[in-house]
Amino acid sequence: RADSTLAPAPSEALRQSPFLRACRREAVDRTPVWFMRQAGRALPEYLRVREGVPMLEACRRPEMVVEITLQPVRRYGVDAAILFSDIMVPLLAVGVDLDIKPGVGPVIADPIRDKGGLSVLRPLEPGDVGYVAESVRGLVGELGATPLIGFAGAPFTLASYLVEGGPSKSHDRTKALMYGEPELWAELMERLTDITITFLRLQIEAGASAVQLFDSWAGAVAPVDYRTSILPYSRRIFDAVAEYGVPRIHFGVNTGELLPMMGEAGADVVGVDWRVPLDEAARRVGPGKALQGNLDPATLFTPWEIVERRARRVLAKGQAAEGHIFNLGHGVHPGTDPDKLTRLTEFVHELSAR
Ligand code: 1CP
Repeated sequence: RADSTLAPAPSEALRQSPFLRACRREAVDRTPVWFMRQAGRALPEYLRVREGVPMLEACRRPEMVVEITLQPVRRYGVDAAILFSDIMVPLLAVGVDLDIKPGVGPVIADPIRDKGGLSVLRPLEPGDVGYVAESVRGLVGELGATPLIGFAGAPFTLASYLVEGGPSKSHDRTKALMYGEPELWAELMERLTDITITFLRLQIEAGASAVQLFDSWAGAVAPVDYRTSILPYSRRIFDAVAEYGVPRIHFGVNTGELLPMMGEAGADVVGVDWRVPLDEAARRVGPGKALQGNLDPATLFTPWEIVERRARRVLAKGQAAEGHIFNLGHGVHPGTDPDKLTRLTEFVHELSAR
């Protein structure tokens, strides 16, 4: 049983940081900003540190994780750090044979297609990912009043990689398993739910100030299937970490039709991609939730005047939400000019100052 006394008590300055206040839907003196995938290929200092070190190896070296996680905080002046890791890390830790291939993403040696394939998904023990706890503790010490966001992949998104064997556009095999073999689907999702709960608790107990559940690809299914085959598992995860009192963020891409249920699953903050304006998202999600988003990451490839105009629009629409955390609608794209992200962070801070 998780015990909230196991999580370190945050300092008052951290508790009152704009990011955590916005998550709690409290008034802020400026809108907090962070960017999904803020660490990584957009930064030359990242490429230097990572040189010759494979992605999953980097995730297992706490010193490297601490450095890479801090880089965007230093450079962009964002209001939160997100742990440098990957959603596949807990699966690797229980023994799934997988790799993250540069330019491709996660690749699974033996995709799960039948009951026999499930046995690899044993429960995660905190000791399997001691390097994650060590990284989080190191970061909390360095970050002071800047919150650290821990994260995990949600069961559907993890299942998609495990069943397809790698990145997929259509998620055909995953959906076929969900629709055609509901019992096998349920068992797969239960196992992934258990792993995810252990992984999030571990990050919170090591000092993460908030957690984000990435269900990046859940937008691939219809609301009726989301409700029966995905939502119960995500809800079990949010319930299992509720007692710590840290904000819980829920994000996916192409989730316009799913936004009410993504809130219903138990998140405090719902992440919105660029397809649904935030005022409309606020109507769909309903009261009692903060929103996070939602500038199209492609905007950063346009001249500054256009970035500014569109960021202004996001901020204006975000006023309809009870709390707003400025972010992109999905991760920073490779090739993005880091200076634009610095300027965008400053612009949002200045424009929202009250
Ligand atoms: O070698 C490399 O540098 C690989 C590139 C890379 C990086 C930098 C991958 C492979 N993952 C990461 C880090 C990462 N992954 C973070 C770091 C923290 C930060 O945001 O700065 C986070 C939060 C993730 C989470 C993640 N991994 C998600 C959810 C978020 C999202 O973008 O939707 C997903 C879907 C993954 C899988 C994954 N890992 C890597 C890639 C390229 C992908 C996506 C592949 C696909 O399109 O399916």
